[in-house]
Amino acid sequence: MSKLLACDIFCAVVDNYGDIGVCWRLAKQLSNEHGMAVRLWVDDLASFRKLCPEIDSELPAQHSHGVKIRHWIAPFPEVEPAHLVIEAFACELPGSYVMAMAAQKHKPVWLNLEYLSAENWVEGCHKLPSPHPRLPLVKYFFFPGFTPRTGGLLLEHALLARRDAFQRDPRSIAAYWNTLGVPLPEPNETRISMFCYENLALPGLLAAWTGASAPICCLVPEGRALPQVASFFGRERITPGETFGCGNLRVQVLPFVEQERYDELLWACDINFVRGEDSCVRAQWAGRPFVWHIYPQHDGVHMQKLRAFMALYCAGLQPDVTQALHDLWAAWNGEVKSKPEWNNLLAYQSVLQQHAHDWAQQLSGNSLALNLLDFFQKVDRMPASEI
Ligand code: TRH
Repeated sequence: MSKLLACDIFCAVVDNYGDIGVCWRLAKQLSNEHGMAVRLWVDDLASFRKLCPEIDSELPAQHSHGVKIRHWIAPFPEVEPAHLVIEAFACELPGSYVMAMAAQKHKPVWLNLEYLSAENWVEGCHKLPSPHPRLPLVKYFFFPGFTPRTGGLLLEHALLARRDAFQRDPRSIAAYWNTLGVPLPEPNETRISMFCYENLALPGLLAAWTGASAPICCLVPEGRALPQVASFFGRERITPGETFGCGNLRVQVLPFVEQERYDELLWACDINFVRGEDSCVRAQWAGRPFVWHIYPQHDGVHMQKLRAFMALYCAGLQPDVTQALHDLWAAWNGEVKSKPEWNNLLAYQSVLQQHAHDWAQQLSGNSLALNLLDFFQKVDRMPASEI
């Protein structure tokens, strides 16, 4: 694809890092793998900087990883719209930009990239058009997902091959631990990464691990879980680099690492606790057992999303493993109050490991970036009368 094909991605950061996490990943992939001229408009550069430390949060315009980054502020500057316009998570484009799109002779292809969900209705809504009420423009809904009739998932070229090479190479793994200041695993140790929101089940899980039959090393990136971890160890606050031990559990606090390096953390750990959207997808690509803390929504709809994902993910697993996984995930997401058997996660580790590997392989045929470009080309070639 020629460099002349331009793409504008608009990202409004609601909270946390998932919105910018997804947009940044997509922007890099469209630029680096598909030769597009990508401009990423972001309203919160400080959050962006956590994922990509070379971002200067004071600059209105800058380049990083082949992407032009613009601070999205009001009033919106006068710019020529791109050929492909991606509105992430219904963030609502600036009015002047929409007017400029409508004024183009050849109208841009306008997509709303939706949040990820495994629910059934997604297949029916993927690629649906939504004509603008007043202007000669059509916005299309583009849904990521886990089944072939959805837009698929973001997956960089050869990511699984790079993962396999890393996981097979003890020197790469050792070098990674070294750069983070984390000791190499002890014999028989299970190494776990822990990225979650505030979670009532966390103290019980840590307590269960103190009594595990073999060493557990739990690595907690700085963020929302730290106050609970601190209080578990009787501290007011804890900071990256600190380590704590109790029984067979050792906890180390990690700094928030650059987005590419977070993948390596997931690849190097035996089990990953992840949250939101993007880290959950990355944990699936890691091909390792994982536990998902879904982004909680006030109306409770997140539990439907969780159940829909579990139904897909557990298809093919033995009933006892499915039950154990259901119990753990339900407890981790606050659905059941009874104390779950946390050590089941360790007991079923090898079967979950094989399953996680197969699952990643199964999903890898459905690339979001390729689907998106394919759809772009179809819509772009449509005569105006058919749009
Ligand atoms: O930060 P999140 O909780 O984001 C959430 C969800 O996306 C949710 O769907 C959305 O509605 C809400 O924000 C507003 O979780 P998520 O999606 O996993 O994003 C975290 C990003 O941070 C992801 O791109 C991985 C990245 N990351 C790093 O780059 N380095 C790190 O050390 C860690 C722990 C994460």
